[in-house]
Amino acid sequence: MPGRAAPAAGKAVARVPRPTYRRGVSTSAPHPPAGTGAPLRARVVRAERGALLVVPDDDLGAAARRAELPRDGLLPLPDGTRTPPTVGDVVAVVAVVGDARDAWPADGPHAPALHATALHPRRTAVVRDSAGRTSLEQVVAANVDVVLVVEHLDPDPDLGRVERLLTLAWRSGARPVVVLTKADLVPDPDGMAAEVAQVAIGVDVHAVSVLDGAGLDPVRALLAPGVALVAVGASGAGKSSLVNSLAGRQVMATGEIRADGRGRHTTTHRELVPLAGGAVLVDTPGLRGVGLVAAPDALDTTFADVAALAAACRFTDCSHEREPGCAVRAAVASGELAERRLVSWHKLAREAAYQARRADARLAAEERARWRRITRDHHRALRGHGAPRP
Ligand SMILES: Nc1nc2c(ncn2[C@@H]2O[C@H](COP(=O)(O)OP(=O)(O)OP(=O)(O)O)[C@@H](O)[C@H]2O)c(=O)[nH]1
Ligand SMILES: [Mg+2]
Ligand SMILES: [Zn+2]
Repeated sequence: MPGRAAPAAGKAVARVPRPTYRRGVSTSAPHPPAGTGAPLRARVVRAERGALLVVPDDDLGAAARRAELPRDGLLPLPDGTRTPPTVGDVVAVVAVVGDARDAWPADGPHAPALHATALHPRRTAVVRDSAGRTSLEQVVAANVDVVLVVEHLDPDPDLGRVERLLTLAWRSGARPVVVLTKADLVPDPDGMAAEVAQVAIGVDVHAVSVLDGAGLDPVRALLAPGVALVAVGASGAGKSSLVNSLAGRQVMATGEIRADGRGRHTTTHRELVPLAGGAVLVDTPGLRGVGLVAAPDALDTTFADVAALAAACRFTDCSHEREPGCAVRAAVASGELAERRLVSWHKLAREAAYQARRADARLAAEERARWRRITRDHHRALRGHGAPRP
């Protein structure tokens, strides 16, 4: 998030006196007990409440081991920010006894307990608007190179959803690829793929079937050693079936679709799966109504055609609604741009703007709460009422 509340914090620092804590009292969150052995770079395979499942970052196919989290569930980044770790994250783990590395391959009752102590900065992050109240956004997966936007060919693909997920993917910093599943159920998968490709500018689109293996080779070609992918898409799109097909074995459970087409979620947690050849893939539960996190650049990339037309609008901040001299609406009128495309752009742009306003309001509220806490702790410390709360 660019410039997160920094100016406000700067001002407040000048006004509020720095708390004077008693010597020896830690001001940070409780640290886990840690041995003196060497820490290890580990990759998060699955994030749970209070603990992570991790593998060594240089041996992603190893058996996952449990690593405890600090009590607040957060890990510090190098700049000190405490963040909830997510699947795909690279973390530092230490063993209670000896070196963390010794927890592999000696998996079993004698392997030392592990603690996650720090978070490495994320190269990429797939972020959705969080449904929860406590945070602004949820990081669906970290450090992925490729986002597989998975959509079914039967029933008909939802182009608006593809555009939404592509925007999510562009914002992540990873490369999007569209995978259209269930090609075996439609007479002309290639023709349908060509239609979807029109709304996926600059993105490869593959029609595949896990039943007969059609179209899977170009997807397999993405699986170079060390490459991390994530599959996103609606419930029932076929993400787990695709993961199993690419892994060459049944790793994730897959579900039947209900007759009314409204899938319940078969996959209920996010998990990093090692694939043959050294790539890894994060399977995710169906993203229902995934909220976009404000991303004007990502939106412009997904809607490169709209953005290019907008350059010719009379007003630089044209919203392509009612303004005179709007080149985008002119393109719709002449048939150059599909009206559905503009409607979709409007929807996502409005949503991103709304999300940005809400994020600003929430950040301001968080900042106020933070300073209330600091002032309270400060007064407590002055009165000698013991250690400040983390
Ligand atoms: N005919 C056909 N069916 C498929 C294909 N891929 C997936 N399916 C079926 O689609 C249904 C849903 O597949 P899943 O892989 O469980 O879907 P998902 O995206 O993982 O769903 P959630 O875990 O709920 O998010 C299952 O019944 C699969 O057998 C395909 O290529 N062809
Ligand atoms: Mg699934
Ligand atoms: Zn315009």
